[in-house]
Amino acid sequence: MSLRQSIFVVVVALTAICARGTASLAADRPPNIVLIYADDIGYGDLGCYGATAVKTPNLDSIATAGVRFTDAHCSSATCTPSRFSLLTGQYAWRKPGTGILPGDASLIIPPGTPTIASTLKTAGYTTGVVGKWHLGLGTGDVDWNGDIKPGPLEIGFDYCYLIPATGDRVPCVYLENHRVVGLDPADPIRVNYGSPIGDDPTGRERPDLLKMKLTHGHDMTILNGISRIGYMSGGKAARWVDEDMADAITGKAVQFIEKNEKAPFFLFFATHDIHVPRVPHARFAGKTALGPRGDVIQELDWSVGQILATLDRLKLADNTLIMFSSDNGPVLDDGYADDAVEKLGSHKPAGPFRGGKYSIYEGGTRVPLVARWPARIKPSVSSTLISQLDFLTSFAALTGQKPPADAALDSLDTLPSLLGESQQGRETLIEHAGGLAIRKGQWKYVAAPAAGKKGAKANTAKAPGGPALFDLSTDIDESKNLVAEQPTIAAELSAALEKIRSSGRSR
Ligand code: NG6
Ligand code: CA
Repeated sequence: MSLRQSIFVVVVALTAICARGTASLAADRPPNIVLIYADDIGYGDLGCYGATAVKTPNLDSIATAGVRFTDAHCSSATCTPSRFSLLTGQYAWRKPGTGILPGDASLIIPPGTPTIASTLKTAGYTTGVVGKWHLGLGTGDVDWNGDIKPGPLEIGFDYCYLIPATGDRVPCVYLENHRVVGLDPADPIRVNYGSPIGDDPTGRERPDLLKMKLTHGHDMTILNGISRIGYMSGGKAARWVDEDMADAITGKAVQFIEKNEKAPFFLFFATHDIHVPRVPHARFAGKTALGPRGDVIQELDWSVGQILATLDRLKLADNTLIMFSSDNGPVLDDGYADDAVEKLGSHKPAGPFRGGKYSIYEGGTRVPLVARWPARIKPSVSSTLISQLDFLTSFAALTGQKPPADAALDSLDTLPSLLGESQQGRETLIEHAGGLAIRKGQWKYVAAPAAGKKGAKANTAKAPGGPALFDLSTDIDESKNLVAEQPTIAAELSAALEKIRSSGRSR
């Protein structure tokens, strides 16, 4: 062997040893977990799910390097119940009071309830939530000028930076831990969901002042030229600027990662995009042919890119499990005249599925889900039936734990499926949008909405009128009701749904 050859051999051997060293180091330290939870993003809204009218290179890069799921679900077709289910591992429809909350609602997850955050905290993670909350705060009659609790910090998070409810609901201020950010005590905040408060004009009385007109609802206090749900006065210095919201919360998410780079962390980054009001920063305004709804999808992708770049810069990408999903299906007109309907063109927000936000059809809860963890996950596409309900127990399994027997009652350990290592997934899954439906194999059974129940009538436009059975293997559009043709299967599924409902738990 020549000297040059011997040097080559030594260098190769040393490189191999070093590489093994890093790999085992990574194995010793559990992965960081970053869960990016977008608002109202539909199955067909991302490039990696077929969209061409918007560009989502950062999200697509997660899909390419990780697992992309084609049958993943949030628990409900609206925000609050999906978030409740995600964090607690329980179907929200089991618990009254978990529907879309006003901005002054009390916290609906009682302190002491095991959550994804408390589970990972027990495993030694530092836990943070940045972005949309919409799970209530306090115990009633919140004073926005004092310490606001209980909230995320009382149910397992070490840090929070929040949009308290939604972008279209007052109060339009950020909360950091227990306090409103930038509040001038001489200008206290008051919030009321019943009757007008303060001197700020309302959208109902002064539509001429609006920079974005409303189509329904959203006619109360005007803040930043946009009228909202609910009345608010004061807190002028603390009010957010919608155009800067993605920058503000993405910046806080990046800071959280930077601050916690040395030990395992869990970041729940709940974006405001692409919920209404859709008000992109000037960098994104007009960048797509779809109008503001398309522009904020690209803003969302930028936010994701900032997180990816931070993980790369800090050399954390390899041992970070990064996941992206949505809290419900897509909606076009959700109360503001922002051209979402007019400029849709051939873009299909729900992909091949029927329905969207508020709907019991697949478009309501079948959402994008991609997961990347370079040290562990091999790139693939998975058609496994997956529910966000299962993240809690799966993350527990990942960190060598099991949730207590009396908690996370509907959360199953589907970790091997989430990592793309198994096609097992769930056997059944319940979809929720006012009414309930059950999925099993190729079948979907939609129970009739309970007669006379609030919401039942409104729901019929978004659901079949009576019980329905669809064969998703041949009818992805859910247009052929087979209840009469397949009574035995319909009865079996109806019974299975009833059993999950009446037993109060699925595990
Ligand atoms: C609805 C709002 C809608 C949106 C939704 C909650 C009206 C007319 N509609 O009541 O704009 O805010 O609540 O969306 O006010 S979610 O994604 O948070 O569930
Ligand atoms: Ca939502």
